[in-house]
Amino acid sequence: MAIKDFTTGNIVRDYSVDQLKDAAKLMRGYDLAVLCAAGSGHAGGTLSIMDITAALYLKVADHDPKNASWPDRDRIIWSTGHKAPSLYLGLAFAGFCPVEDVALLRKLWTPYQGHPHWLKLPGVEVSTGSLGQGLSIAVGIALAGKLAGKNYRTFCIMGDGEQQEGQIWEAAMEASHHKLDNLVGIVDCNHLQIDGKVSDVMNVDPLDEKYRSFGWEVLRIDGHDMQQVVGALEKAKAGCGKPVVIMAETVKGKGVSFMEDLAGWHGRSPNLEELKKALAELDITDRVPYQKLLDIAKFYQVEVDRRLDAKMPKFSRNYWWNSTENMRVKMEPTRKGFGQSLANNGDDERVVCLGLDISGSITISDFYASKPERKRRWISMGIAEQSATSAAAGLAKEGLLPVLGT
Ligand SMILES: Cc1ncc(C[n+]2csc(CCOP(=O)(O)OP(=O)(O)O)c2C)c(N)n1
Repeated sequence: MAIKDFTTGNIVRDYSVDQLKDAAKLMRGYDLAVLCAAGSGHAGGTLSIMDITAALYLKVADHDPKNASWPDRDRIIWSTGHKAPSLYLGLAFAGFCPVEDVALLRKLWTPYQGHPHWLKLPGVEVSTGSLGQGLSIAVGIALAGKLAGKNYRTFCIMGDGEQQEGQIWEAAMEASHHKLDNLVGIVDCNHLQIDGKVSDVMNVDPLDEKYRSFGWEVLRIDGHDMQQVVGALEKAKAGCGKPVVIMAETVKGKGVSFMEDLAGWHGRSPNLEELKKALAELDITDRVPYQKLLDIAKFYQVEVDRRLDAKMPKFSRNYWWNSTENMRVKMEPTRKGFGQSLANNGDDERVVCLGLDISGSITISDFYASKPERKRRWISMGIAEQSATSAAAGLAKEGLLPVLGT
C-alpha cells in the first residue's frame, strides 16, 4: 500500500512512521507559508488534518502521481473543502504536482483555488466546499466501485462541526444499508468550528454511538499519533463488512502554540511575522523556502494585475471609485448592511435571529453585539441550513420574524 506505478504495480516510495511524522511537520510549514502568500485561508483546520493527510497520501492510499486517473486508485474526497491547502500539499508531497506551485494558492487562473476544483488539478477527485455533501458523493463513488467489481477504497474527510449537516446522516444511512465496506469516513474532531466550540454551537456528541447506531464500525484515535493514524487507516482499508468511520481526536491549529485550540484561527492566515514565529516553533525555518514561496506568489500576482489591467476599458479620465476627488464614496461591504439593520431594528420582540456558524462573517451577530439582552432571541442552529430554514418557517407561522443567513 503506497504511492505506486500502476503500469508495473511497483511501489514508488514507502514511508516509515518517522518519515511520515517529518513529512507532516514540513507540510504544516508549507501550509502556513502558502497561506501567508495568499493573504487568506484556513490555518486551523489545515493544521489539524495534516498528520492524516500525510499518512493517507504518502502511505495508505494506492495511487499513482504519474497517472492520476488510474481506474483502480483509491479515492479521497475532501468534504471539508476549505482544507484545500492540505489536499494540495498531500498531492504535492506525493508527487502529483511541484510543491512550490502550491504558493499560487487562491490566485486567479491557477489550479490551487481556495476550494478544490477537480477539473483544474489532477488528483483532486471532486470539487467541494459546501459542507455536508462529501459523504454522499463518497457513497456514490463506493457504489460505483461495487457495480464495477473494483477493489478501490473511498476515503471521505469531514469536520466535526460538519456533522451538524443532516445530509451526512442520510449518507450514513445509505452507506450501511448498502453494506459499503469499501467506504471509510474520517472525522477531524478538533472540537471547534467558526462560531466557537462544537458543543456550544450545536452539540453532535456522542458521535461514536450515532455512527454505530447507523450500522458503522467506529475507530477512535489520537489524530496526531502517526502510529495510530496509519494503523487505523490500514485497518479501515482492509474492510470489515460494513462502512468504517475513524474519529480522529485532533487540535485545531496543531503545531503552532499561538494558533492551537483557538476558533479565531479558523479562517485566518498568518502574516509574515507570525509565519516566521510558527516555522521557528516547528523547527523547520531552514527547510521551508518561505521567501521563495512568497516571491512566486508576488510575481504571479503582478502578472495577473497586468493582464487584468490590459482588459479594463480605458477612458480619458479615471472614473474608478475614490480615484479622484469628485468620485469620493464611503465603501462598505453590502453584508454589513444586514448586521446594521438588525442592530438598528432588533428591539422588536418578534425578531429572532438564527445563527448558522458563520455569524461574524455575515454580521448577523451585530443583532446582539451591543445589546446582550437580545441574546435570548439569538438561537444557534449549527451548520444545518436546511433544517434551520424550516425551523424559521415554524417560527414565522407562530407570528415571529425569524432572520437567518449563511
Ligand atoms: C453548507 C455550508 N455551510 C457553511 C459553510 C461555511 N463554513 C466553512 S467551514 C465551516 C466550519 C466547519 O467546521 P468543522 O466542520 O468543524 O471544520 P474544521 O473546524 O475542522 O475546519 C463553515 C460553517 C460552508 N462551507 N458550507
